[in-house]
Amino acid sequence: MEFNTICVVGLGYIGLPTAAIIASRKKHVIGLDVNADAVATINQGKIHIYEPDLESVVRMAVADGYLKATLVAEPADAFLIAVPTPFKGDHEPDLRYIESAALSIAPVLQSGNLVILESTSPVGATEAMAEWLAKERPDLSFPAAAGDDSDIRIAHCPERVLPGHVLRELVTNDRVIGGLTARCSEYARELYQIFVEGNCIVTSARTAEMCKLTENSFRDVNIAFANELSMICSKLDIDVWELISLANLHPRVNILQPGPGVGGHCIAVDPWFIVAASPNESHLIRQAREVNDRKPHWVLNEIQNAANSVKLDGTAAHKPVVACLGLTFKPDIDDLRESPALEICKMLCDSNLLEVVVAEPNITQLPDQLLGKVELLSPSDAIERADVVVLLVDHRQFKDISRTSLGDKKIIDTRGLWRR
Ligand code: SAJ
Repeated sequence: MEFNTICVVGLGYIGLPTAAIIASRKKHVIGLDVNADAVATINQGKIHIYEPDLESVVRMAVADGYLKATLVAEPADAFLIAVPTPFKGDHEPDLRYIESAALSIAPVLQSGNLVILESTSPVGATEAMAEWLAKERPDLSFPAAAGDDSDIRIAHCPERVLPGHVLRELVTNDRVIGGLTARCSEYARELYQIFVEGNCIVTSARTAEMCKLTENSFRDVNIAFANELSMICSKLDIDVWELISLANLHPRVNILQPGPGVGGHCIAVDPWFIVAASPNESHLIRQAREVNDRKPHWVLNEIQNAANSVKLDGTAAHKPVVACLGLTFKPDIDDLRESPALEICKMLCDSNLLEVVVAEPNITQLPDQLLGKVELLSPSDAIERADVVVLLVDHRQFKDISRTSLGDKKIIDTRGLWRR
């Protein structure tokens, strides 16, 4: 199968880097998105998100004529869907973006096309997507009815890249490819071999879907363990970071790091897809989510206690000032999605008992939820103003702040960055 033109649906944190990498292999890539601003920005060779080195790859791909963005689907040899899969209601997966992506490409599908779902999806989503396409295009045959001889081939191949390292991991990570038939997998593997240097391993679509959910749930459970330890250690007056580094010297122990909670669009979301599919069996996975979701409230309580002790000391005649260092969901990125740091900051503002200032070197404008409620300052200005300094994200800019420069301010270091 020759893949000369590939349509990537969804030009976000996954779709845009994927489109750019495929285009850099001199394949014609059409990027389809519903966001007119994003489409216009990309067609100027610029980007609307932050990811290291991405802009130069996009700039070159657009300048060389291999990448163009559009609002309307065009025919292609393969379609790669990378749209968000949020949850709705009581943590039920919301497949509406996948459905609308499927409906947008259905009119241009041609016999021989390959459609790949890359979005992290609950088990059964690839089959559902195939059904939506089949309903729109009764003139074409699909795997459920035609098996290996289907006109349209369909597979799930979950993205697994780490924000901040996307361009490298897109190429070097192994890929799990789950076709709806063996031939679907074969074609999908050929497509990925255009740019993937890792192994492309074939399985069923359902296993591929569950594999991605399993990877992120494993990480969530491990972080929940670390977060639970951090709260226990605080009570027992033990340095949790020292404890974990010592425990990890054991050859079969590898505990992750505690923090203010778990954020981002993946680890804080995907485990719920397993819980929703099998609620009676998913005790541990649900508990881990709940432990991680409770952590920001625990941190809030710590901050309030520290602020109260400032008031009791009589060192502050005004409302105690809290400096929140970091708002993003992890270090050295600008992504605020599901960020526990942002959640803590919002809760602090809503309590109205404290004055809050923020330092976040990776953004230039406060998010709407904080507009008018806090001041965005440089790290040194925020610290200078503060009675309580709360380190929420271990950005590289905060690593150089010396503990002594913080004087006798109250310090809450949720990331263990300034351990003595
Ligand atoms: N975190 C901790 N302690 C740790 C590690 C992470 O508190 O030891 C927190 C982070 O601060 C952050 C959250 O967890 O708030 C998630 O960060 P992350 O770096 O673990 O993961 P993501 O969400 O950026 O990317 C994950 C990755 N999945 C795994 O490592 C199993 C990535 O490979 C996936 O492609 C991505 O989810 C995704 O798109 O699903």
